[in-house]
Amino acid sequence: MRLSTSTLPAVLTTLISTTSAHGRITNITTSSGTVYPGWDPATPQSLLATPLAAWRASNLGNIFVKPSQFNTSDIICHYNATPGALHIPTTAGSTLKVQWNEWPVSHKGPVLTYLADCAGSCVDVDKEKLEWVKIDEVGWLNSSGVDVVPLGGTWGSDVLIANKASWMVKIPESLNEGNYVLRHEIIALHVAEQVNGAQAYPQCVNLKVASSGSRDVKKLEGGVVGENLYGIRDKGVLVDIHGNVTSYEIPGPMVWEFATRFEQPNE
Ligand SMILES: [Cu+2]
Repeated sequence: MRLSTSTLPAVLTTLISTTSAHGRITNITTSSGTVYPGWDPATPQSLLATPLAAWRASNLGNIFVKPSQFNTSDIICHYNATPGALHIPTTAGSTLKVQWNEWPVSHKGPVLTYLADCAGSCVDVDKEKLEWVKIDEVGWLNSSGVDVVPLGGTWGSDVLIANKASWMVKIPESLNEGNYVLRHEIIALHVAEQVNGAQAYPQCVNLKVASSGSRDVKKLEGGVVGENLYGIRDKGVLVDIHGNVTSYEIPGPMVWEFATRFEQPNE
């Protein structure tokens, strides 16, 4: 069917509201090539005893956390999350490849990565006490493609899609050795012009970080607890991205001053 520009917005709205595909992390690959599975909410009962570094959650259907839940413990590592039983061994300064199952192009928004220090093992950590420090963020990049369905320009989510739904996470070079929870998240903004319309997809995994040997070791400090990360009316949460976007304020705290920016392929 040939579409005139005047019928396009109506068609677009239909497309967006019927796009129910959401996302989750399927696996994490270390720089040495070891692959660790993510949490699959559809895991059959018989396999639930398999220990994972990834946190479990009640996210069947790869659903999202709504802004009305942003000030509850469900924003931390998704609904009813419980810590992973293992830690992925890695080294400060190295990269991890985080693979999502898929990401719909309509679900434009920022990609954010945090670390929280477990001050010991992460296996039995109290998630409400974890203090999150942002180590990476990519929000709105440019307005290219604004006339193309779906509207809104180029976002972190588009970079992720261009990399086959994957993201490279760099562990800060100067990070103190220890156990950390990695919190990787996409916030979809396709209906964020409505109050409670943004969609957060947080995913957590435990890391055991060895020292890089750097002399200038930094303790991860200045984090915020999960319940204080975002507010329902934050500028980057309640925001209309359908139109001529010229700037975007990424929600959450500032990126850690000792984080080392890793430019994604295709960024
Ligand atoms: Cu969706």
